[in-house]
Amino acid sequence: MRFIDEAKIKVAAGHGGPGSVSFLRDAMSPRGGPDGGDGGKGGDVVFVASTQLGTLQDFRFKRTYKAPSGMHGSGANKSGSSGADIEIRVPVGTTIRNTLTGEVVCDMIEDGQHWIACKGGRGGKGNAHFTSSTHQAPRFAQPGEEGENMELTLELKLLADAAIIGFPNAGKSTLISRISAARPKIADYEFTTLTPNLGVVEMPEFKSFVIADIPGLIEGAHRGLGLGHKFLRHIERTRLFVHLLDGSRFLEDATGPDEKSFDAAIDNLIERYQIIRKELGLFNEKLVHKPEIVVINKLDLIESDPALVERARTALRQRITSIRGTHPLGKEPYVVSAASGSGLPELKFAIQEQIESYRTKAELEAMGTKLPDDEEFRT
Ligand SMILES: Nc1nc2c(ncn2[C@@H]2O[C@H](COP(=O)(O)OP(=O)(O)OP(=O)(O)O)[C@@H](O)[C@H]2O)c(=O)[nH]1
Ligand SMILES: [Mg+2]
Repeated sequence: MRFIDEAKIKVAAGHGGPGSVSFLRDAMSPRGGPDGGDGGKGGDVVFVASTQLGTLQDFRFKRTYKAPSGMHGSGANKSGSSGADIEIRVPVGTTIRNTLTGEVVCDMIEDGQHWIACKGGRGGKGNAHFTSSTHQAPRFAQPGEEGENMELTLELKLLADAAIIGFPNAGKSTLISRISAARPKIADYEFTTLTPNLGVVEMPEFKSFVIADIPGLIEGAHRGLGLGHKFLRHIERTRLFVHLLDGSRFLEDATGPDEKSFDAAIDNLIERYQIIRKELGLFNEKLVHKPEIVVINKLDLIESDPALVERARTALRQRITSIRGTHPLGKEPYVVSAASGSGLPELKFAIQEQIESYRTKAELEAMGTKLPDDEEFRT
């Protein structure tokens, strides 16, 4: 599942420094010749591809890039120093277009790849260059040349790092709208979401990850029931599932008159959890082994009884661990309210931590993920 991240920026190389007009004057040669040095070259604008970056988020904050100019030349044939090149780091996979023509000017496909987008202006020649037999004391020098400039559009096809899965109405779209800039439709009926929504979740230290909200899954999804099956194929490539369970009925169920109500309420949640996992497995066995974080949503409807929430978390933690056969991740299951935002900062960090531990391509391949196909979704 991919989504197109886009940024429009302006870049300009440095101006060349002007050449100098100067004449040698000292005790030995009172009428010495011209010795004005050349101006320095302006800095280039260089793009560098890096696997360390995942999105074009940084370009939201800084849109104009200008390399420094070259310094002017000076007497004694001294050249001005060149303006330093500036390097603009972009994620591997970024396509760079000329904004005005739409033409692709570079595809940044390899880690460390360099592309000089704009060359700095040449420094002007100093007057020392312009002597001739008839003109021995030129009183002029060249100005520096202007650096190139361009308006560029950066495009990156993003792969979703994590997918939010769960039954319709669990609050998947509400969750993505809370943690990213995505604004999907949210409504109190099933199958509100018809196509995936993707959002970039910004984290401290300029880090970020991409999360997808996919249409709700239901029993029989693997053979085409509901909508989610169409998208199961896409979530195969995400690194992590955020499995969202609807906790809205839990309080009512767990505090019923029967003393077994609590256990029955836990069973009910686990049953729903298992239905989704079964669907994933029937579609592709590997999906069941993909890392996941289980999250109970709609905490605001149960938090009036914190002791019950804690008891439920402990019980669910055990059940989930034994079903999955892996250790719980951090404080799993996370109990959150996508509506009020409570518990979300902690959940975001847990998701980021998991994604980062699966970042390398080799690991992705080991998980049996396929190469990206061509289907794209724009936010
Ligand atoms: N009380 C409460 N309601 C919530 C919370 N999160 C979501 N909801 C409500 O649950 C309903 C469904 O939310 P959505 O975000 O549309 O659910 P979804 O999982 O995206 O649903 P589909 O797109 O149909 O699969 C809406 O009425 C939301 O307002 C929550 O934390 N607390
Ligand atoms: Mg939805």
